[in-house]
Amino acid sequence: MFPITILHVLLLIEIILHCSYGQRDKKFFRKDYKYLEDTESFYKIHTISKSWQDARKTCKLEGASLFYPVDEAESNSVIKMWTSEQAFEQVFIGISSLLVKGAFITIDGVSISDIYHKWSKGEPNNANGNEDCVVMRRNNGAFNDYNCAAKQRFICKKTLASLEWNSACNMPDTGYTYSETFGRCYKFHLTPKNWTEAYATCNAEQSFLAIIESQAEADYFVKLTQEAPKDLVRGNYLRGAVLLGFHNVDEEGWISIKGTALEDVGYSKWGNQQPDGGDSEKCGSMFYNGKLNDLGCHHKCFFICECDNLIDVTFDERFATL
Ligand SMILES: [Ca+2]
Ligand SMILES: [Ca+2]
Ligand SMILES: [Ca+2]
Repeated sequence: MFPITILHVLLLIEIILHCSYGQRDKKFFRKDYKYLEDTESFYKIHTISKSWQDARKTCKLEGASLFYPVDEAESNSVIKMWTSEQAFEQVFIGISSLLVKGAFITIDGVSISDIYHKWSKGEPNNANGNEDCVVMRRNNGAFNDYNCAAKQRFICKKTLASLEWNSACNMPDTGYTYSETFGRCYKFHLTPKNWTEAYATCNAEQSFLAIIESQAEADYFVKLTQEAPKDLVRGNYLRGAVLLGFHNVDEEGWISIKGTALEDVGYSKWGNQQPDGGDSEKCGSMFYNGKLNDLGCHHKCFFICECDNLIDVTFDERFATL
């Protein structure tokens, strides 16, 4: 038996520190984000235009936040990256006066009078009385108040300091749990969404709306559902079903979101009398007991995302509401 020396203790501390900061050392967040050394942050330029609210939501779903420059140096760094990648002229930034007209605050609730800001000449002008969001121009980094509903491109940001890492799942989202049995990770979502929103949410997390491929996986989903604190979730949503990654949107038979016929996926046990909805129930779910159920696509329910880190599921643009 070796005596435990100070050196051993120091080594142990070093190992623990190294592990918990390992990912920060690697400076990796997601493969679709780019790290800038100057600002110690990750950025993604979104080229599909969205309303300000949807832009904010999209960044949040990706585990990031809608970018706004904290100082002129960051503004310059981001514009340099933007100019090297894209030609469009302006983006929505994370500043608005949606809460109180005329009082511009960041998405973190800080008044911009207290932080860096750079209005264009004559702005904010609240044109047509309808400008509560803010765009930034690429040519000079200047701000302009703008109509929140007029879709714009945008940039999401994640600071290195705020980065957490789920080592078991090799991803930044700590909400995912690794299952040794299936060699993959799952997240039970407790914010009820409709099928299309659930599909887009899993996709934004770089996973996919879960597909049951065996009786064992069905049993596991039943367990995940039992253990989730569902009863604490209030509000208007459909209880008793959990959304899954299969559908009959094309009315050519039930298929998984990977395009495999349901009977070939490995598990296709329908609940009693199901599917029973015909034209009005084209989206897939399971009852809390694991049996499959067809469901109207508009119903908001809990859902499970699945991540295998091996296969990139092709994103189906038809479901891209967010
Ligand atoms: Ca304006
Ligand atoms: Ca699966
Ligand atoms: Ca049904």
